[in-house]
Amino acid sequence: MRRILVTGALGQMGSELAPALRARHGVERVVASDLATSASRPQAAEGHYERLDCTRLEDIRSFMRRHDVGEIHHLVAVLSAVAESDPERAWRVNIETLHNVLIAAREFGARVFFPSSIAAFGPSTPRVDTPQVTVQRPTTMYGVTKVAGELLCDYYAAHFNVDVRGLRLPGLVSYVAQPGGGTTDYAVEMLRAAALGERYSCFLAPKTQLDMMYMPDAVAAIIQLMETDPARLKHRNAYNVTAMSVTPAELAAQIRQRAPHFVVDYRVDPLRQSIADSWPQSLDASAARRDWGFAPRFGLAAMTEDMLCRLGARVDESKGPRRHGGTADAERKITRSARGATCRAR
Ligand code: AKB
Repeated sequence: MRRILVTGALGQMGSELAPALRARHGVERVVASDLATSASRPQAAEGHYERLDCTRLEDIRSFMRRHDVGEIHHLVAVLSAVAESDPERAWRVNIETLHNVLIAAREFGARVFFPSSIAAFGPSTPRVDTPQVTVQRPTTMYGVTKVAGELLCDYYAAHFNVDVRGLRLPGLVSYVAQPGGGTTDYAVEMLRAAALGERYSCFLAPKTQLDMMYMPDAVAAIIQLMETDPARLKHRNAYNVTAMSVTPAELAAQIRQRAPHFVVDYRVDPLRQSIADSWPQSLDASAARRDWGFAPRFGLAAMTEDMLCRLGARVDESKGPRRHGGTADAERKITRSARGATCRAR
């Protein structure tokens, strides 16, 4: 059996996808890689890990030869807000590494998974129930790299028969590793603040509506897509997927149902707000449901519950403000407990 390579494996998505692939296919079949040396990151030791710089095609070739790689999950990416601060680097990291991976996949007969994003759409796209096939004119460098990536993947599939498949992912919410430099990161930041009993200053306005998905659903969708009979895939790069469409105010309200004194204020960051305002408010994921059975399990309430639980938070009713009074006591209502002790089973 040929091995599965996960690039960018120490990031938010890779930190959960690599272990899930190991659980499904066996520890020996998965090789995780990232820029860090194995000694510098503890997660790297959890299975087979090796440093790989995907800007270097020769290094990818040598890696694939040595490990007999037959499938690549290419997760290397600079996210939306960071991409705006250095667009040239975003192009190099997001597109040149993808092109190198596709070239190597073609040479070695490997399959590829490519994560596209809601960022592949722009202000001229219909914002509500954004169709699977529609206008794609993004105004961010991250979005430009995602549309270019989708097209490059389709080109390699059509011309060189590379079996490459992709998802247009919404904001991903996870407790294992934090996202870095995205526009949807507020959701993870808000939940982490709540779990620690801290207030949160949100960088998006309260009514900014965006699609989100809990990481276990994203990981399940990637695995399911890669296991689908190719004859059923009408779109390949890339399928719209989403589990919920929410605003910061709605997420804060969900959190308050479990921690009534959680406090959020809004200090809008103009850059990230303008990025969010250029993205869809809700995606139509019916093509993914129809073609390969996409069915996320977590909605907003279940995700909020599980996140707070997994982050080690629980509402300690005995420390309620009615008895103690004051904001400090109220914020102490959320206290740490054993990690994930009573969380919903996966
Ligand atoms: C970001 O916010 O940049 C990403 C994304 C939606 O692709 N999470």
